[in-house]
Amino acid sequence: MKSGFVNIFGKPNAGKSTLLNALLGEKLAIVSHKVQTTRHRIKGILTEEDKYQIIFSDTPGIIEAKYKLHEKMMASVKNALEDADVALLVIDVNDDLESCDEIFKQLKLTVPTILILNKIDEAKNGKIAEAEKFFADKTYAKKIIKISALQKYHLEKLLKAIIELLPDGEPFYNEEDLTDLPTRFFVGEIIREKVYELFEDEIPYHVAVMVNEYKEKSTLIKIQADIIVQRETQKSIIIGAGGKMIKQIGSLARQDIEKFLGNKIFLELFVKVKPKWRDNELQLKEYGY
Ligand SMILES: Nc1nc2c(ncn2[C@@H]2O[C@H](COP(=O)(O)OP(=O)(O)O)[C@@H](O)[C@H]2O)c(=O)[nH]1
Ligand SMILES: [Mg+2]
Repeated sequence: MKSGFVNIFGKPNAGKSTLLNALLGEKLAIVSHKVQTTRHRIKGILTEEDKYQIIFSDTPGIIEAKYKLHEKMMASVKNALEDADVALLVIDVNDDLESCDEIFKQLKLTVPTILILNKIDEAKNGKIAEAEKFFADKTYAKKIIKISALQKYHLEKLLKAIIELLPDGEPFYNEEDLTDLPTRFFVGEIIREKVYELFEDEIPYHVAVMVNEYKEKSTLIKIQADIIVQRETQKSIIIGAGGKMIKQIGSLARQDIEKFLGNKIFLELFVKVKPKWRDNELQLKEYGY
């Protein structure tokens, strides 16, 4: 039996969360085309009985911290660096390669790594060969694998390479466990994802979601959540004219939450203003950061 922690690192938008979901065959991490969607370290567990257990961690993209929420996000990256048995370094093959190299060098990796060239489905002409050449002599890129997390190209090959690097050992989690986080967390994340989908510009970066109530009734699950924003103006944008936007968030989130839970739900959403929550230690804690 092989068993260990495999942690996913890379710049924002490289496709880390998409990769985690693809490897697990289940949507755990929310994904958007906007940077900094992932704020937590999310663990996803993949077990093959008597063969292996891989505990994947998705991490927030590596950035320079601008406010306290960012500091927390980077602390979770650091934390993930410390307990990794294997590190997956993900890059968008079309990205600026120098800047990826800068980041990976900074990580001072001491564990086995796999460099993943992602988004080969939309690689520009010559980009794949260029990237392979660029990383060929980098110490953290002894193994390079080209994939498309979105199209699920070459994931089997990647999985095989990961298992080879995995230490021998007994499983850390039960075979049927998919994650270490509570269901409530994922419910909140699905609601947050809808905010990323529906609102342009800065709005999503000012939003936190807090699930206050999660009650299993006989025929459905009742969920009440707050969408937290920093300013009154943001509250009116989230609510929209005649409540149009909040209704849309609710209806899109409900569909996805029902799919995730395999159960009917009743979803109630409120919008609350908490000035400067992103820099407030207590509030960050309250919202799970
Ligand atoms: N074309 C293409 N797009 C991808 C691929 N992987 C991820 N994406 C897209 O890239 C964006 C960022 O993905 P996400 O997983 O949130 O990146 P993260 O910030 O690294 O977690 C999303 O719009 C994804 O749909 C891929 O293999 N090919
Ligand atoms: Mg992500």
